[in-house]
Amino acid sequence: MSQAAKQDANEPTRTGLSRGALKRAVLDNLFYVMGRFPEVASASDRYSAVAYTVRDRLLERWIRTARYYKERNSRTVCYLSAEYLPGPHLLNNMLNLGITRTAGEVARELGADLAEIRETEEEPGLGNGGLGRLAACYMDSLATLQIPAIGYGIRYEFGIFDQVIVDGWQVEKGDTWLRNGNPWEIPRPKLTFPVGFGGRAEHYTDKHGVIRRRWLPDLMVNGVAYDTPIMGYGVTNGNLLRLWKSEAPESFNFQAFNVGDYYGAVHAKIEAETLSKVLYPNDEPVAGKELRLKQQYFFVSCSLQDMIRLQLRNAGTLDRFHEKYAIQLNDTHPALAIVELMRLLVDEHFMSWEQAWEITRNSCHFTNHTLLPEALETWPVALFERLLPRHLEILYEINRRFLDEVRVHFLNDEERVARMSLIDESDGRKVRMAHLAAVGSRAINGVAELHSSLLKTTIMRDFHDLWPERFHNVTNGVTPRRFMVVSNPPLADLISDTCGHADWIRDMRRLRELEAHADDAGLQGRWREVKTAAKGALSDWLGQHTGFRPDPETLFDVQAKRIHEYKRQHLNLLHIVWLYEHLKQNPNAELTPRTFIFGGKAAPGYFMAKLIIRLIHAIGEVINSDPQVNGFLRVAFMPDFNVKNGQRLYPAADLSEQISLAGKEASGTGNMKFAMNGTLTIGTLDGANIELRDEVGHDNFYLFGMTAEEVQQRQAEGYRPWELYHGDAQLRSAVDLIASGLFSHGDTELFRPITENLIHSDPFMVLADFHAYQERQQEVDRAYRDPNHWTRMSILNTARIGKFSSDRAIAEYAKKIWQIEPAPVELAD
Ligand code: GL7
Repeated sequence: MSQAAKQDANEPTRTGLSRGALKRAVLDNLFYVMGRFPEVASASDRYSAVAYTVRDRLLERWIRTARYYKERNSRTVCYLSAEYLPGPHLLNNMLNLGITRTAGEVARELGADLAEIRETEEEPGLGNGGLGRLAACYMDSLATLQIPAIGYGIRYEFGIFDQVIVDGWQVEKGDTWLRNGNPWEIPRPKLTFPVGFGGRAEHYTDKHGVIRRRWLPDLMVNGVAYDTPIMGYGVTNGNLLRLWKSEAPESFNFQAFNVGDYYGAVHAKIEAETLSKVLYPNDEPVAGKELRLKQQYFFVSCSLQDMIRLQLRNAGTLDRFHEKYAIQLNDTHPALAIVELMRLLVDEHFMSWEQAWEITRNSCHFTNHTLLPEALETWPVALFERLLPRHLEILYEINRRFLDEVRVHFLNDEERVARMSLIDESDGRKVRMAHLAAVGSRAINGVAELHSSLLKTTIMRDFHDLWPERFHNVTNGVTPRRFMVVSNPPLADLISDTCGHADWIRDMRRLRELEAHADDAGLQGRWREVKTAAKGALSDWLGQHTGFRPDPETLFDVQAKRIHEYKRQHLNLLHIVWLYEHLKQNPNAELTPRTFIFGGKAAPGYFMAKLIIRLIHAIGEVINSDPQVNGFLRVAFMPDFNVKNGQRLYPAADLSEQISLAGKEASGTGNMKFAMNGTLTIGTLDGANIELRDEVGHDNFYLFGMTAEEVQQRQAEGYRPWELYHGDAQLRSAVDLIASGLFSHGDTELFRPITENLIHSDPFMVLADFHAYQERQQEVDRAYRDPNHWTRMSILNTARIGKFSSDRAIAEYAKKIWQIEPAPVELAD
């Protein structure tokens, strides 16, 4: 018997993890699922065959988990999020199953290459940026910490657009992630819930003679469940990501069809399917569109109906719904859950208002993710009423009772009552979603210490006055599985080698063990080799995709995130332009050769952000082709920054730019992903940067700029950027160089919106922080020239980053917010 066959014989199920079992399964799947024999299989066929092989192995564990949770009737977290950015599944799932190495060998034996297979995978881009990626990190940690959880969301047919660059401009291309099928999801056509829209509410008398209220919608849509297993790392537990696809209740309106109105007959189908068609590509500012409100209600209603179904099946009554479920509202997008749960309990399950409110308010918890005023969701009352007439009535009743409570608490303060109301009466009547979320939730949290404390003094101040005990902070975290082990295997191996174990992957505080070796010349050398190799790989990729291959010997200075004025990519650009001028004037200046690398998408309707992308390319074009500065200064742009491309970037960065105006970035999570990979940060005292700097040590972080308090003060005094512009020759000359047309073939109009905005209004105080930024950058420049010192700082960043694991964040939610315990699942029955 061959070695593989012997191993197989010992495996209990067809989903064994041995080399032989895996190999046979891949060939089987290629043949029976994809209908191919190996000689004619395409890369995509090979990917699918491997993916199905891995999926089968997940299912085994996942189904056991579901059965176990059902038997125990475990308390369950229901994470409601309009966005998820899980990234490619294949390698992550292999890692969690512990078969990465074996799978690589199997691929080789079959004449395929795991790297090529991995490149073929399309990622589900079902989110815009940090908020959606955070939801995915939390799903990973919930499973790893063995906490029963369901992530509910929308199965957008088209996720975030693909970004291509044409003549330096961003061009959006539709994302067709489902084109080749999606091996990770399991459609559940039986699990379908009806969702209504429009119509009216009316009184009726029930069979007991009681007068009740009910909703008669005039449009019905079905939500069909699509399930994706989310495995924990190194455990048997697997949780569930359940995304809803909208469908028409019947594919044809037969009556219309029979009278010959063929188009009319399919119209309802098209309208219904539009609901889950496309993700709104706006990052922070809200879309404010009718379809968006429909999407929110659609997924919230399906999710609550699903929870109610499960609770009735298990307990027979909804009286203890809140003991079974901890619902987490990921920002205000799912805040309608509060009204919908009330409607379901009162109108459909005939519960008293008081009991229903008790249950609702004890089930829901709300995370706020931004203080930017333009991102606070409100909906015109008229629109709300047209789509959800019964919900508006319920919302009014919640508001009436709530405002009475406010009046009793703060006697004679009608101004406060108006400020806190769920309805904003000041400028057309609007529903305030953040107020709804706050009123209907047991706990309210921000996502970094600074953010949570600013919440209490700014947008949520009145609510904090009323209910201080409801406010919490849970600083964000990211998963080390994806952002270290999957993205950067050589670094993960080096760390495990140095520490003598791989337990840090599950217990990130143990990275501290690296500290003892930070000065060790051997480790430093290997650490640099790993970084340089990652830089080489990134350079190759950029070379292939943009035609410009940066020199891996230069310092890689990276700013990768959504393009937004508050994140201040233009501060970075001003510094680059200043450096360029400086070099031209001082050809012998001592300077560390640097490549500035940008990445990020702009919302398609955000003019300034798109112009910033154009400016990055314009500056790059001039600088990169100027032989006078070429040895020292280059600019690159990574197109289509997403999870997959992020994984190429984080390992390769020497310096990470976290330079938002203090008080604007709620947390930021890119800062954590870079630091995990030994990247040093240059940053402001904003969001989680503050805590990151405290953790890694002030000497290992390049701090600059105003504090949030100074920003407020400066704004209160009246900020006059034109005075800064006129008073600082270097700053003026950098702005002027952009305005001069040097970067736009003589066109002095193209970038005028940026330069004029900076001089005359500068809402994100780029000019005020410029000088401090430039000084800090000079320090970076000097420090990088001492490789041992730099490498030591790099090692210390990784060693001290443990706090920012999403495992820590989820453990905090479990304890402080949800009061939920782990439920470990054993593989054997
Ligand atoms: C965000 C914040 O801007 C970001 O700072 C935070 O890290 C993230 C997750 O909490 O949430 N808020 C938001 O609306 N988006 C974010 O990325 C889109």
